[in-house]
Amino acid sequence: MAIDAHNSALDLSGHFTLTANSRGISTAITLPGDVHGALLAADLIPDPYFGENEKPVMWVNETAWTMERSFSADATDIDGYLTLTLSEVDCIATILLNGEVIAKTDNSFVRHDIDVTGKVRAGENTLRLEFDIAPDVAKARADAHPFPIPFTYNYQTNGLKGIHMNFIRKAACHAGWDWGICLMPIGVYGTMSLRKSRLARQESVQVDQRHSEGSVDLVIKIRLHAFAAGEVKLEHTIDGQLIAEMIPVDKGENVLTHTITIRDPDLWWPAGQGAQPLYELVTDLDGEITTRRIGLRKLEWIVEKDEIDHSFKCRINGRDITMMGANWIPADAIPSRITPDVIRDLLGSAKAANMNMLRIWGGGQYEPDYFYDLCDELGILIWHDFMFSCMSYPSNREFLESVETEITQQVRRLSHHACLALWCGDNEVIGSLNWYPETKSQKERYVANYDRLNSLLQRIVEDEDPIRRFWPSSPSLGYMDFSDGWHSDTRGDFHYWDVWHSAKSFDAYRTVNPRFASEFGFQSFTSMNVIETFADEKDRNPSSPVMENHQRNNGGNARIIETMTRYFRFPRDFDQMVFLSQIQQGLAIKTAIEYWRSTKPRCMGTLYWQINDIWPVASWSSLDYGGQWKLMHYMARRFYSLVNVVAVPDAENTAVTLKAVNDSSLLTNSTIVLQAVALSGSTRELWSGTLEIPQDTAIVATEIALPDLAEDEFLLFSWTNADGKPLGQNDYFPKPYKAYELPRPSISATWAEVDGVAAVTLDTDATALFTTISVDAPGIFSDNSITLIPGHPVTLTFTPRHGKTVEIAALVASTRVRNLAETF
Ligand code: BMA
Repeated sequence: MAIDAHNSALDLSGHFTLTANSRGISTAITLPGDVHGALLAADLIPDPYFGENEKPVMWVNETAWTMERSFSADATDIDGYLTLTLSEVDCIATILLNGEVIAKTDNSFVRHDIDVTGKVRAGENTLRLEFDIAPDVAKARADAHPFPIPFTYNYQTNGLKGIHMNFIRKAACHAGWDWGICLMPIGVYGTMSLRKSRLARQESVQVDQRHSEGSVDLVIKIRLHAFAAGEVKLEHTIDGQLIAEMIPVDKGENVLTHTITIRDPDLWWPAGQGAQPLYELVTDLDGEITTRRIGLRKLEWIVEKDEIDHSFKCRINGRDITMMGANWIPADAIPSRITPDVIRDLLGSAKAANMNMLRIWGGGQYEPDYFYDLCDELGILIWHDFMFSCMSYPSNREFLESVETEITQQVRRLSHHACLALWCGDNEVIGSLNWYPETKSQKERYVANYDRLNSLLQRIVEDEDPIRRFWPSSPSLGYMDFSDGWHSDTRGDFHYWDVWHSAKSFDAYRTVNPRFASEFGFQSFTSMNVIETFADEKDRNPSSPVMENHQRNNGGNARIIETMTRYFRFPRDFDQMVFLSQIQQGLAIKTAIEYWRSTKPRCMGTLYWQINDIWPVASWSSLDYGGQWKLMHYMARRFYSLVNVVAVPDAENTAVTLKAVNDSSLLTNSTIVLQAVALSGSTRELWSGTLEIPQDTAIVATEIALPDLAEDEFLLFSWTNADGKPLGQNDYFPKPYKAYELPRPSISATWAEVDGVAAVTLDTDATALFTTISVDAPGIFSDNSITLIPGHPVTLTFTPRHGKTVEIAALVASTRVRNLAETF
């Protein structure tokens, strides 16, 4: 094996032997990877995602595992200072090199750089990782702690025992969540390499931006670890400028700062607002080369007193831009399945639905570098929680020291990214002080305990990434405010769960007026073709044990079904119930987001819960596990379009205000036509007007009294640009759908190839609601879930996912067109 000349690294990933003596198992594992993936490949466990297999594979995380490999090094590989780098060991392990203990790992969010100078032999070597049983370690720590630290109820579903995740540092949702399977994976992810340095190695390269008129100063801070005193050669290159220096260093940590000025910067914008130019910074330390791609943008959070209370908005390059997006959870419960291709597909779907922000939620994980690189490329801003969620955490010295290393490293790793918009202390930890008997009865103790951790996080952000905003928690009313602000909508960010968790009507979304809605969601079943991957035909029933296992929120299936009876006629079979659940989900979230966007500039952000799934499950996600679009994702593309027209009914539902929202940077001239459409298909115009919709505003277009509509009529409104080009269409039904006598439409789908792109035209003989086309091949239609009116055919294009090509014949053969009327 030869050291990679470019980066002086000997790659140690590859085949290891995986052993569990207590179970008599010895098999192979490929690292980076995880134990479940290896056992699955060796046929030693059944697919954990199928049926109720979660329980029969629980023994895997109750077992002590060992991973070992040998590797050979030649004399030239080891004639320098050597560092063994393991970027993510999950979780508590002893690392041995040639039989000698060289490190212990305890926090899967910490990168380990282990000095192994003089410990690697020319010839054969062995690297061995001995893992402890994490749930047992967590329990022992909890038992030894002087007072109880309650852990979240979110993963105590389906009879599984609770795990004290607050005493160990790994993704909290590895123990399950109210959408997640409990696997408690064990593994090694990311980089595994032996690095050779002449004198010093790179620890981090951070880039701060200072914007002024016509130029940006980039402050480049490199941290390096020198094994001895001496001199290193350091070069930074960016935008045709070179800094090259011989620099004296002391033994230990050295911090070197340089400033480069970029004139006439080509600015980076979030998706939808402009381009995402990236400047490449190459850093060469004695031959160890790293590259960073830097997007130049000024990003501020404006949290200041205003006539309502306090604003909460993101200002980019001087413009207040509405954030539109969703919450992100880890992409798979089996970590080895998280690959650049999977992430690219999911983030591509976020952008395709007109999102410009995702919130990386605090019960999951810090994502790999390529995740943030893709967000920089795509223009998706990241609200980044630190990894604390829904429970209290200890604040003893050992725990805080580990967290300090974790947060310091993560901030230094990620701070150069243009996409990184905000560091947030945690998810719902302040709120959770009101959830548990222990925390409720001794509030002062747990608030003080919380503040020790939270103020540490704030201090690290201020020291390590001074230009970025730290926000204490999500949701939060503001700094040093530990009150339960969940129902206060005049400042801070807002989580609104009354519609899902308290079964309020969808209209309840219009009773609150958040400044920034960072969480709200409504569940649906995962699509039928995904259900087929985990449920046999006999189990395809909402209250079968298998379907209940694939629903982790207590009472979730009942909530989905009960809501149907409020808004729809009851579906005639399971397949229709699954389809209807996705219509209903989309409608709930559309109601919230259209209304909150219409209150601009009061509300400057909506991030729904949640964009993706970690395994196949009934959940609040708009993408199925595997990345397929649920109906809501198509609706999201419409309700997040930059220019949108929405109907806002009054509280009594006697009148509707049409509001035009323009979140683009350009004044839009638009002609809006409002019609009353009868289900028979006849239409009559109620109003039309040509409006100037100034950039960054929401304005009233018109108002209409609802009694003017006949029994079977609804409102349909469409808008075009100044040249008559259609920009969008939307509708409003004043009564629940179940109250209408829906015709039974017959819908035709005619495929054609237009300029090499597969296109399909949908036509109907009667009004068809939520008209949805699907095909077997993975792909995305240009629109879906459409209100289709007779005489107004609609042509959609189809784009295969993962860059594949699909024959038209295959599309034709698997075409299925559905609509609301067929569900009952
Ligand atoms: C939120 C999240 C998660 C949870 C979701 C659904 O508040 O922060 O903890 O999965 O609710 O209940």
